[in-house]
Amino acid sequence: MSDSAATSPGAPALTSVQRRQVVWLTVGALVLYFAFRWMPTGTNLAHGDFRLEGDNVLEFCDPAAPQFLPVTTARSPVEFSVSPESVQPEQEVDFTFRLATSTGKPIAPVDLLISHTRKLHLMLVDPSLTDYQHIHPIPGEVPGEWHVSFAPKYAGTYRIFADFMPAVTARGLYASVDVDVPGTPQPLYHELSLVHRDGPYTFELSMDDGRVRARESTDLTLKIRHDDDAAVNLGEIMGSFAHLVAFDEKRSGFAHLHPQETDLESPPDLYEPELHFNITIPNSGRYVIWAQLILGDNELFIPFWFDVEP
Ligand SMILES: [Cu+2]
Repeated sequence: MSDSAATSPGAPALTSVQRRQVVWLTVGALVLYFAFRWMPTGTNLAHGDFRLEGDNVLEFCDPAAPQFLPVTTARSPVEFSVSPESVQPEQEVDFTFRLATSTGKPIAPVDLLISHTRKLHLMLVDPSLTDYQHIHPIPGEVPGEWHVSFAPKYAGTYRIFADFMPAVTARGLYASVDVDVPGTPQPLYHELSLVHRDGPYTFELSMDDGRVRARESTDLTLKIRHDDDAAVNLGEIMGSFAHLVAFDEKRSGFAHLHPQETDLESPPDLYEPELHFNITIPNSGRYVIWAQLILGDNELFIPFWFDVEP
């Protein structure tokens, strides 16, 4: 007769090794339980917090078919405000932005997903569309408040577009707010140009048909060349080889485009890099596309001016 049968009839007794395993498994389960309890519980917002009744409500963007988003002409399901609302040109100011649902619930970091390496992107542009800045506020102590500093280059009413992704919808959402910069704004740029030079680099944006027509999907190609046919060290910026943002003359909204070359492990040709994009713009008129990219150690913002035909 074995030991175990003698000590506990009907149920085999645990050896000391087994008892130790039970203790460790129990401790492990408790540690995991409390670890998960300590982790953030996630967003407190629901789908309904981002729903607005009625017509002309800003649609969530379909990232597979980037469109020009009519941010100011459609009703947004979020409240977006800023202070101060007026600043002097060329003066670096700390701004507080407040992001809330239409019913006033704060939208804090926990309520947003990371999109292109950040939770909140702000794209600001002056009335001449020549000062474009892309900045990332950091969350403040008060939920729904976000802080960032920037200096408007020129006078005029700056429009600030917010681009973010609520965790509960997992689709891009947008809002806008204005900051007044007293003085005479720069004139709207009038020379159309799809070629831009910066240092030893030439940037060329071409359209598949040689033009963009309203409501038609258009393929765009961005070519970058070095004057001496030297290597073009295209870096990664916010999880992409380039970010293109299009604005219309009235700044009614924007389109945010990313290259079809999404695999960061396989960059485009080192000497003749090309990136491909697709855009659909609903209305004719004057537009600028600002390309944001990294070449070597420099972050560059390159403008392309064009008209969208009816
Ligand atoms: Cu982007």
